[in-house]
Amino acid sequence: MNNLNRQFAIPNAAQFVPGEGGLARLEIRTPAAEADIYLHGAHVTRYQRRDEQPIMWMSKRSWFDTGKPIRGGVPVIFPWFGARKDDSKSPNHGFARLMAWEVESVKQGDGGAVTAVLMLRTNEQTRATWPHDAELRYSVTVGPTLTMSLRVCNTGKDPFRFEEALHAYFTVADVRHVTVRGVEGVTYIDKAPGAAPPRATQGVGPITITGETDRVYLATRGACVLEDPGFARRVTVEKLGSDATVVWNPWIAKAAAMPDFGDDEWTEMICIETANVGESAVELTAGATHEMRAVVG
Ligand code: TA6
Repeated sequence: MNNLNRQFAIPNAAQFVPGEGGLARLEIRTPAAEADIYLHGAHVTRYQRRDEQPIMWMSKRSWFDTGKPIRGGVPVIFPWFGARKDDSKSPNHGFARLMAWEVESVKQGDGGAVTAVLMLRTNEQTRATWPHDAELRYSVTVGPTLTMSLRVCNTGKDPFRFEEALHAYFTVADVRHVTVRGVEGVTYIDKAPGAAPPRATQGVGPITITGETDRVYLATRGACVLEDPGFARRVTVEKLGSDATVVWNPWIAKAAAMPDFGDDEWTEMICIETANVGESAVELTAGATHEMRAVVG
């Protein structure tokens, strides 16, 4: 920790502290907003604008353990989304959120906004389960908006295909009263239990949450707008380099089935995920880099 602070701390703006479970946490404090980022999984666990409710949601039951994912905030999902069809032993949502990322830089810019750049390289362990070479750079800018940019570079000799998501958990007053606009008329894969047909099309109205909701909206590049009457606020999620948007709420039964998710916490959150999954998985030639960006405003 001392070495990290010696290299990267910015007085009154950015410092590394031992977080939950003793995991290294970067605490960013700017005039407009505050944020926390764990090096474990390059995981943003907090983003809160001055005098506002937190924007990112965290479970009170989250694990903070090097071998487990953090529940809430913004999990970085790479190189596969969800369970792996051909390998039930692989962790859900890939390995990036389970690994320790390195710090490349922490800088303060205009208006006091702070940008941290974290880096991850594939290694022998990852190659054993995903036989490719990649270098990831994740840039997080904390200010009046939260900008998260995930750059994936193919450092190998062969092309590879990957899925990715910035799996953001947003705090809401009561998920039963929120709406999400931005995917009207968009086709989605409905992953909720018993969904039939598994493909449907969003109507002209906004998304409302009336049960377990787990939808992958396809071929959509637009921004989403989360209207939260309980907190009397609107949160926007703009994106770049992403062709899919995932919307998830576990509702009652699934929340109760997750050990790292409080039984009654499902009313407090909704996931709006900036992604490239399934049909929008990314094909990357050797030496190429792909960027996916989400801007929370
Ligand atoms: O993004 C929605 C989803 O794929 C759901 O199916 C649910 O599994 C959620 O992700 C959380 O996954 P996790 O592995 O973090 O419990």
